Amino acid sequence: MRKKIALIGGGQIGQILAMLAAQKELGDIVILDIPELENPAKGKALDLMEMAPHGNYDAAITGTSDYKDIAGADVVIITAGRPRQAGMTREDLLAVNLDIITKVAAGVKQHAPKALCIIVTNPLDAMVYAFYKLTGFPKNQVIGMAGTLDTARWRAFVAMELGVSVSDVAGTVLGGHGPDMVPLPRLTTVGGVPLTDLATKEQIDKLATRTREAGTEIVKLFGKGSAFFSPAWSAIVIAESYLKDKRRILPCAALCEGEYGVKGLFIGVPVMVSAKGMEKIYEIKLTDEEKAMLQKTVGVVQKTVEETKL
Ligand code: A3D
Repeated sequence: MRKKIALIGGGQIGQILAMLAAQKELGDIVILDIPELENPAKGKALDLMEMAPHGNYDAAITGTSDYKDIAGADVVIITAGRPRQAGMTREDLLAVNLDIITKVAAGVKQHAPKALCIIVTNPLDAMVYAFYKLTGFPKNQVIGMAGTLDTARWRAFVAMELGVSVSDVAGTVLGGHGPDMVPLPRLTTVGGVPLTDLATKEQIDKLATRTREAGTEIVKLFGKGSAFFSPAWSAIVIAESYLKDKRRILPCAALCEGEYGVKGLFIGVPVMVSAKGMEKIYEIKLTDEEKAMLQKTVGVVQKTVEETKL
């Protein structure tokens, strides 16, 4: 029997998620949106079924607004919620998206209580915390997608700056999904060569700043709405590692219970994603400067989480 992937939210990211999940044959796909947008969700699903002969994939893809249709899902990816408009911070979305996540959590808890849940909705670190609290799911079953994207952006910018293949750039970005996130140049390599040997401090600082502001750079270009291709791929990478037990080490927002000195918050840290879900958090020995930067981003996340009152 095929695996089942439920996509809660069939907007910009949701539709790309559906396409990627189909192309990768991760399983059957259900796109769930609000009742007013049930028909567009059905239309997107049908369009993707009609793409299958050229896309060369087998998957049943359906659209719905009824949570009963996500029953038995192995993976739930949540993008339900408003995206930023130009001039907005992610925190500006808190009230409206908390309301949406509350409804989504109830639906997922009732109909897909065993699924690995990947949250994408912003403000990410607070929304994944809220979803975890509202569902009461075990911590290994709830992952926030942010560091996977932030690290992809960092790797892309490093490759663009140095004119090298992005496949050879390895690195990681820690912390919350906001302008205080912590790229780690010290641990970034290009084909095994340390980035710090290949680029000047000025170049590296510029790359780190661009990474921290990458989402905003795209929001400014769009004027309305935020990035969708790269966030979708980043969530699919997590889902695939779970479904295929690939045991990839990916930067994700995971519940820290003492790791990195953080207690009771979801923060972007390197985790192993296996068939057990978020199996393990890896702790990096940070320098004092890196620790201070991480503490700053944790403070920002803590403040937003407190505003959820959960
Ligand atoms: P958009 O294209 O507006 O799609 C959101 C969809 O959610 C719409 O189709 C809505 O109708 C739907 N929706 C709203 N309420 C509900 C509900 N109760 N149940 C089901 N569906 C609902 O936005 P998008 O796809 O561009 O972005 C989705 C979210 O992802 C936003 O909150 C963004 O800020 C966030 N985002 C996060 C990242 C990260 O890296 C974490 C990156 C980019 C976007």
